[in-house]
Amino acid sequence: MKILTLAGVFLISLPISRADERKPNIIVIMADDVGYGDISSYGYASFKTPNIDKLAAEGSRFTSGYCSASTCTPTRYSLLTGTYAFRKRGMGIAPPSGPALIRPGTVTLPSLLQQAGYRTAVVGKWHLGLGETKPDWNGELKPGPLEIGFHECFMLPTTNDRVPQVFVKNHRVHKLDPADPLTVSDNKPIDPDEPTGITHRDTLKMNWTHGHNATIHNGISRIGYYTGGKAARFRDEDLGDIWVEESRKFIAANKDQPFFLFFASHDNHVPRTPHERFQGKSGTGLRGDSVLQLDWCVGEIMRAVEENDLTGNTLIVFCSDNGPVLDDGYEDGSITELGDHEPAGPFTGGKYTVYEGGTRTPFITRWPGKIPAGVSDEIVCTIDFAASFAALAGTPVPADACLDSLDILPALLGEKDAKGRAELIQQDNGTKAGNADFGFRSGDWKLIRRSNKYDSKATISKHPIPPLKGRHTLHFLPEDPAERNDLSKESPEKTAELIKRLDEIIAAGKSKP
Ligand code: NG6
Ligand code: CA
Repeated sequence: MKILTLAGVFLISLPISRADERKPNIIVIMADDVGYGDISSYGYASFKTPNIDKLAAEGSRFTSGYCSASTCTPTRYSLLTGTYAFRKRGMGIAPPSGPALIRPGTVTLPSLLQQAGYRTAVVGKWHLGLGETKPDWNGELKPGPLEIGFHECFMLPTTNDRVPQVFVKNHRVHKLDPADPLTVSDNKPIDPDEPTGITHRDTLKMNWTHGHNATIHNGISRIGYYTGGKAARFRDEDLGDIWVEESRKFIAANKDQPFFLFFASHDNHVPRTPHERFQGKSGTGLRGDSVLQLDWCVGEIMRAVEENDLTGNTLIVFCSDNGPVLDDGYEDGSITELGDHEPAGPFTGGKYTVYEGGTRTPFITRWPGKIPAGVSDEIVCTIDFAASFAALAGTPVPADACLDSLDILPALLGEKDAKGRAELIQQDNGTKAGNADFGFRSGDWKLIRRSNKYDSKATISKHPIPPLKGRHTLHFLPEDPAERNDLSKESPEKTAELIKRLDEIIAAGKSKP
């Protein structure tokens, strides 16, 4: 009896910290609009990304690593909730004044990790909406990240081509002067005398090509209108530096306990405004220069981990939110200065499309001592982080949550013979199952189901992108990575099998076991 009591005391007092010690820190670095070919270790870049390449050389570099959608909001929704975005209406690209898309109480990757004892933070781009019906810019910005599992946030509310150019720190606009309130409008000018990209086009430091012609800040016109909040506004060129600084602080402050950092870079989304020290350095214009800034950020995060003596106990994941695009609304040299660089590597398409170029991106995991250095061809996806990292942290995922997230932790850790996914749905920006384009990868096969007419004005690639002919096309990826050769007529049975399976997964409302 006495021994039991002593054992009980021992169990309660010691192992909690021991158990926590064994839980690795997790850092997810998500790039923006970075394609398979934009990172030099993937073999298609005309510039070097030494820090990301170091991460790859020391960890597992995936050749079939995916995000779940070819635009930002649906990929981020799925990353955090572990559920395909097409299952819920309204998960397409969020406007400047959109409400919180993930409702409080939703089980998410950060809420699972919080429950497992992690300190959690998001630093960088959000783009998942804020507020009950819309953001209260001068009041409390909630619900938001803090209501779905993050302890803290320091972020850009949407994307930087959308207004306003301010940071949100926890529930408030950072450095907002109450005497100069911030007013934001998606579609209507607030003050008719405020200059816009249309009225003052000749004053812009970066001209717009489509959209992006409303309020001007820092010589660049944006999507949407705003006035006020002058003291809170940042300089676009400083985003990377400031987010690295915030991340360094978070890592140092939490070095003695497990933490989860979601570092959501804005590079190389438009407007491409890397710090002056990166400008002109890639030889491919501002697009490549922004990738160099991203690479620098990755290096700084690795350095912060090292300086805090956490390298051996930290899993770092590098991924992207969708494939590449060239002209996404500004004249920034992305077409004229591209040269030989191949942003999507060997794949067709990019952002907005369900060709492989839209969702197959650089994908790297590094955890020295745990992940063997190497290359993996297993299919892995950002949607699997929720179930896989919950498993890593030793916390269960409720049956009715994270409906499409698979625990593929052994594959993510590069374990020998570990299997990734057998199948994966890729979607475009479509906001519900009925109007999304789908890619469906099943082993080496790829089915494309086309519902939409692609209608973005963006220039995605220097290579022609064939229209997604017919309702279904079938491709055999090992022989046709560029998806140029439709086998649906030649292999009607395979086509029918994949159509049936895709329809089944959509109709089932979930795809986890
Ligand atoms: C589009 C924007 C594009 C980009 C995209 C979102 C126009 C004409 N185009 O609507 O520039 O902002 O939305 O990109 O406004 S994402 O990576 O955040 O999904
Ligand atoms: Ca993006």
